[in-house]
Amino acid sequence: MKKDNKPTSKKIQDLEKDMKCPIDHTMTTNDGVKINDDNNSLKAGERGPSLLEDFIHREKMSHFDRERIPERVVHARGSAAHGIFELYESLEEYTKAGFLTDTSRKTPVFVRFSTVAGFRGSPDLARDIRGFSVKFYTEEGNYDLIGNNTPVFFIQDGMKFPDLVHSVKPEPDNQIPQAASAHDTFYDFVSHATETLHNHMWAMSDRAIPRSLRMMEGFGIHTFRLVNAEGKSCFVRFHWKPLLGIHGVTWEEAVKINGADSDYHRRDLWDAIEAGHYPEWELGLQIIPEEDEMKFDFDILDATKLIPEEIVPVKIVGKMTLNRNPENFFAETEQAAFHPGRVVPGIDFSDDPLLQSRLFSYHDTQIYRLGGANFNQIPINRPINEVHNNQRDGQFQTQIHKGKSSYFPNSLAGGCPHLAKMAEGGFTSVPAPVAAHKVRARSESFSDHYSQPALLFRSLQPWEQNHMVNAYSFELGKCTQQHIQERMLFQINKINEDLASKVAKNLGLKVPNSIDMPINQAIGADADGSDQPGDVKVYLEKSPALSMTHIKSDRIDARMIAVLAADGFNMKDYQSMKDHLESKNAMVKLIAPHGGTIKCDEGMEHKVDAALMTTESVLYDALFIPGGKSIDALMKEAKVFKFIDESYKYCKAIAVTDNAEDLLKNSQAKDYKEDKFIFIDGEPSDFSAAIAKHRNWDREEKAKMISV
Ligand code: HDE
Repeated sequence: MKKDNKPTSKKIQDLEKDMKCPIDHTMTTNDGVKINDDNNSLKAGERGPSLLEDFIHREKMSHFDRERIPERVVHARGSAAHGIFELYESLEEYTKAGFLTDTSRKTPVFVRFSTVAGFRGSPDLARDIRGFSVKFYTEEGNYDLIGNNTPVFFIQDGMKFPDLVHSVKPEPDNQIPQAASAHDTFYDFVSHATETLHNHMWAMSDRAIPRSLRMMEGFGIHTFRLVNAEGKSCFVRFHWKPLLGIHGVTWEEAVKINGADSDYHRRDLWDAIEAGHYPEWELGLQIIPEEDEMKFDFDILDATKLIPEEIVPVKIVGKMTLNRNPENFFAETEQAAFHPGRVVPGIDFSDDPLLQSRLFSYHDTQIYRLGGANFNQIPINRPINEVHNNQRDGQFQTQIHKGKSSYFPNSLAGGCPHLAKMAEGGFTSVPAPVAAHKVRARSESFSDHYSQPALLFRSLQPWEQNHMVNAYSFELGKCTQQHIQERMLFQINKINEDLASKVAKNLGLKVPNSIDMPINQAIGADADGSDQPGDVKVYLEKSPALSMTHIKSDRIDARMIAVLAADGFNMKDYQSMKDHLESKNAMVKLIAPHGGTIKCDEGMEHKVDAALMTTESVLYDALFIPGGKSIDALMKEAKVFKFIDESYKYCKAIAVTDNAEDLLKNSQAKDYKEDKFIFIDGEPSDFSAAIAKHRNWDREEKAKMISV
């Protein structure tokens, strides 16, 4: 048994190693000139003005003046990690892509998660869609699979993207609100552009306030193509399934977490990887034979539609493990450039008009954001295989291209670089036929905007539906314009009347029978403000895969467990719980009335991870309080009761031993004895099983009157 819980050795040794400056690391200017004073600028006399000739000062300052690059216009706030992708079985029947056919490969990946609307410094727990971008460094070149944590997108045609983004970003006159969709301009747009209603409903679900980036599904959204060595193609949709399950927090917690730790998701991902509890996702494919393209009740080229997993099952084909944190945020996470047009042989595009528009935007924005045409040479963006072509020069060219030839065909370079032969896996596009008149139009097959959000709402658990009612009510409640609120209610009513009436009640409004929608502003075919009910088709009664509960996991990797203790706590109870939780890869944090150390009943000193005043219960997944003499001291701490009441209110697992039950008796968790997620002198394994289930949502209704 360890006498204390000081951080172990390896980390400290690593830190100490880092702190020792290798002998040859003398400070220099960017031109390599050694510097012997980095504290004082060159002056005319000790009290005199700085001199312009001071090239060391000038260089330092002018470099600093240019340290920022433009932030991404969307997805500005992000966190990333390195990892590997391993394939379970060869998919050569469908594709010739090496990383999807060779099971012996460990393909390196770099993954960036992001929020969409907030600026770079915005808080992590904003209600928002999360980006999920994966760069595969394959032997045949880089492949980017850029997805979101929702299976559909807001719009059908890229032409509307700037409008969508302008509407959700802070309003242009006062730049309010930051990282929030709950404002007039967004709902003005959403209520007009009814194609947005489906993804908007996903944004109103708890998926938009994830517990952790490690606990989110990922979706490539668009239909792509896979192409095999014979040139035969099929359609595909990509999925990432998290092995830790899909979990969210409640909106009330999200608001508190943003205040307690606005880097909550970034820290969680970083800490889990540092602790060696590597997040994992399985890659899943929905494969649709070409001949089935038109067989669905919706158009598979429409990015606002999902293909229910009950109709086309997700085939699990491999696993991605994130096992290394970046060394430098700017160099890697900030400079990473993802692009849906970055594909390798074996993967190709469909005619989805939204996808086609993205193929232009990403490269275009990166040339601007990363300062020129050579951003592929930045280490994080470089492929692992060699690059040879006749592209030359440009800003920040780092290659020294040799020889006279920079054109093709040539004889001066012996015809090099030569063209790839088909047998060498050169990229060839699927020769899909396109014969059409040029039109500015939307396909009639894209016109149903209500059936899939209706399916989503029907498929959720009652607690998920309740959270959604609250989310719509909060968001619309923040709008100041009644006509916008009413236009939204009108649209929601076409999806689900019960949802609309509950939200209307919370807003103190009535669901209108008709709305004023100038015909030249309506985008959806059914958005003209007529009083026709929405044309909701029921091609599937329910899709259980749409509920967050569909992935079951018994893992609690890097879950944060708060242990409340003070001098005199019961060492035996503490140690057996800690050992069990740590054997399950959870992170146990000792929280006490003060920092430094506390003594257990066996007289040993234990390092306190956080003093009560520096931390908040919303940052933890579960609460454990060992009994002992410590309880008298804890009884005098108001924050202890805040911990218990909040853990109870937010439906978390709580375990106590011995006289720690007195704390529960004095808390607001009055009927703790009947709760299946509360353990008095229980088995540590029952406690960890409850943590893996995440929350006891059955408690929520009962606990809602608790004031914290
Ligand atoms: Fe993006 N999107 N997007 N988007 N997107 C960008 O590219 C854009 C769309 C997504 O971690 C930008 O380099 C258009 C769908 C992610 O660096 C920009 C359209 C999906 C990320 C851009 C879409 C996404 C971006 C901003 C409609 C889900 C973060 C900076 C035609 C499949 C990538 C940049 C990262 C980033 C444009 C629609 C996801 C401006 C025009 C659909 C995860 O180019």
